[in-house]
Amino acid sequence: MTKPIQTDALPPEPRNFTPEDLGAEIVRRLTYSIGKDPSSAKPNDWMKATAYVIRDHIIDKWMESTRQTYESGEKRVYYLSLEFLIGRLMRDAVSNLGLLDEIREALDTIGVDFDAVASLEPDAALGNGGLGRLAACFMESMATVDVPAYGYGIRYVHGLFRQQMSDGWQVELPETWLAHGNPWEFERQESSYEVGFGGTVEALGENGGETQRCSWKPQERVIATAFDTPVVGWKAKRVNTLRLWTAEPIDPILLDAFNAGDHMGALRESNKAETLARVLYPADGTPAGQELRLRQEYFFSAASLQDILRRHIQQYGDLRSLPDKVAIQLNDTHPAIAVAEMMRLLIDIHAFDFDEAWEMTQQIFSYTNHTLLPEALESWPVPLFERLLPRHMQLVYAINAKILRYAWKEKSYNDDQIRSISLIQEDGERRVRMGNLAFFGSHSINGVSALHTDLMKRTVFHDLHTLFPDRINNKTNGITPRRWLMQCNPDLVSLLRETIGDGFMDDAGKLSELDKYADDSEFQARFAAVKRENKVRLANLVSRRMGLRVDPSAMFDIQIKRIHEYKRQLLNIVEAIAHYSQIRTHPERDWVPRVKFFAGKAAPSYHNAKLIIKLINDVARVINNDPAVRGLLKIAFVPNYNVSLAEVMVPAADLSEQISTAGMEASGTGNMKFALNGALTIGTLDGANVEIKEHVGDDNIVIFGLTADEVAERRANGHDPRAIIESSRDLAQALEAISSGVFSQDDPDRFKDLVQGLYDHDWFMLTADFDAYAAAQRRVDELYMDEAAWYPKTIRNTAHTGWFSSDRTIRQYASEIWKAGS
Ligand code: B1N
Repeated sequence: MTKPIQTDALPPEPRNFTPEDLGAEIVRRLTYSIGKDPSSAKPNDWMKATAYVIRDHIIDKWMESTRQTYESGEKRVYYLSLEFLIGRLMRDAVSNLGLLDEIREALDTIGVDFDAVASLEPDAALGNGGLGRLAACFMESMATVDVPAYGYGIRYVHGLFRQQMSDGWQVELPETWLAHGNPWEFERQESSYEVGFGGTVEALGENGGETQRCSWKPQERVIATAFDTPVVGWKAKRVNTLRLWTAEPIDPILLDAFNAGDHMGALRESNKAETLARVLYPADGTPAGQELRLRQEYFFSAASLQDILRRHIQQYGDLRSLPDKVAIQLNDTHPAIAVAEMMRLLIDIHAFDFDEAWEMTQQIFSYTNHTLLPEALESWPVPLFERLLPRHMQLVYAINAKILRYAWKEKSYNDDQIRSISLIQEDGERRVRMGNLAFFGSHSINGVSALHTDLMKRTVFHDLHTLFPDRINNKTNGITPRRWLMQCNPDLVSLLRETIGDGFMDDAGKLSELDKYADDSEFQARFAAVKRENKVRLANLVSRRMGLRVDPSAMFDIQIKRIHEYKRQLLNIVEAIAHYSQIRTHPERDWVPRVKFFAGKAAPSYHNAKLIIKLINDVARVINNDPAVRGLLKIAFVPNYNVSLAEVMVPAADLSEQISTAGMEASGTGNMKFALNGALTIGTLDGANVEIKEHVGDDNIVIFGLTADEVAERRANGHDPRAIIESSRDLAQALEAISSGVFSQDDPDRFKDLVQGLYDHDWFMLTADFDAYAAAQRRVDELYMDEAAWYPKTIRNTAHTGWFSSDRTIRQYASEIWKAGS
């Protein structure tokens, strides 16, 4: 079945390219692909022409990687994710191709500035936050460590909304990243598949029953068409594919209806299909429990599995070897329906019997859990599931019966245990639990930090873990050091190369060689100078975008992430208010000047998160205009946080705020980015902070607050926030100021309920951690004042966070879960 491959027809090895060659190529592309004359070309035309030239240089490598995987018969890894938060690709691609200097000079020769061109690329925000960005880092690392991999997702027309500030409130505007075309993608009309919804199921087997072969006749059908984007690994060793699906109607227009005068009706089917790939759900860690979301999940899972099976059959002839050649990673439960779809394809289409199909499915799939927040665990009402996916509903029951029988008969599970592991949640409205489906259908279930994995075993997945004790494992998250050090912090990279050589660029672990320079005052001064330059860059951005002047010699204290109560931006701003009042009361003291930066989006329906944004902006207005604290404290809420903004903010931080309620942040990855770029962390013992502390050493991180066990203990045995507030003068005063309208004179009651929540339940333990947090901030001040104490610590953060490279994470996935790659 293998296709003949003519190796003698291969294109020549890429040559070394001179800036002149590249400049000529860019002009040629501008002329013949964009149809513009250099003299009349707009900056955007240059951006596209440059992107096309870079793309041309990727393609040979891309084809070579694809061909080599085919020839070697290696296992392929498929990363199924509803989100890929990739950001801009130009700098990433050129830098991984090793052509950064050449392209820069090439553009220079034609009088165009590379940085200006690169900044015109839209920021692709096909994701909400950490989970989507992790998928993007993993794609880059899989190419870097030479794992043959495909990412599968949806090509949303509208990515995450653009955040605008209106009088301090978040306003959501549609994002249109495709408005000027996308130079990185290739449409693959030939890779199109039908995906069905609804309809009826007919048993084909002799004795009927849901485990037998059935025929599903969907009532509604749409077409999924692939768009491919190449993903270049470091030094272009391998180029993998990100394949995103777009949805099209089978009949673009119902001509009969149109001709009968029903013009809207003629387009109804078409609109319905296209709705599937129209917009990313803007919920992060909150459920997006809408029918359209389940449709999106099934749409992209079904298209991806058809594509995977087609590729396998084309290469190997039949599906028996599927588990040896295919590993599918489920990025959270969003693609968990793929487990049932795989069963359907194997049984109904390819005639495997149920038990065989189940065996294969479990060998192929593995599942990553990213959150234990109960409200974020996906489940679907049984009636909705049944109506949309009738055959899958049967299979869910059949899988459930198999496992529950095993648990009951072989493992003597009692009723409570059976209830907790069942695929069907029975209290209240009956719902299908996607986490349990993903768990059953996978041979590996991993958490994303050591603490999170431990909590998975002890809490949400406890009874599943006892039933299958070998399945849960940890894979601590990572970040790609190409984007999050080499591209975003070029001056630091120059300094590092001069100091410890280039080894760290291939192996981030080698950053540890920096440790011996941590106490070297000359090196400290140079490290400090780089930080200062990065701070100037951020100060300029804030001045341009917000008209706010900040002093780069102040401490830059930064909290950037989605706005969520568990992440406790509220703790940060309440402490800022208390600090403000201290400065006003004691003007005689030597206060350490600080700028507190915030950035992040709130889910549009998340009332308290939006209120917290407004509070930060209200507080900022008061503090920034108070001459009593001028030069000592400023607050900046930078609008429209996205990957590109993070690339400017991360390298500019002195202090990284990682202050979630312990036990609630599965891992965090911003924490890693900041530490790698030489910021000190102030944080709780939550998520990967715990492991960052182990790597950088207790002296080089500032930890405060309750542990996860202490939080659980308080929640179980009573937490009395009112008593805590009454015993903390600073906290009580700050909360009183907020609720009495000091920061919201136009609407004094605006924040009453927010503060009342702290008195009534304080689920996120803000009051319990407040004093410890404030004390930790003053410790940070002392350290910052003493440069001889500060810089060794920040240098050691860079030196000892190479382990958090996503290359390390991916190597662990490849060897321990996927059994793929070299
Ligand atoms: O995934 C990141 C972690 O570093 C973060 O700690 C974690 O909060 C984040 C539903 C989510 N967990 N769950 C989500 C996203 C979208 C959605 O619709 C849940 N995101 C995380 C990477 O492991």
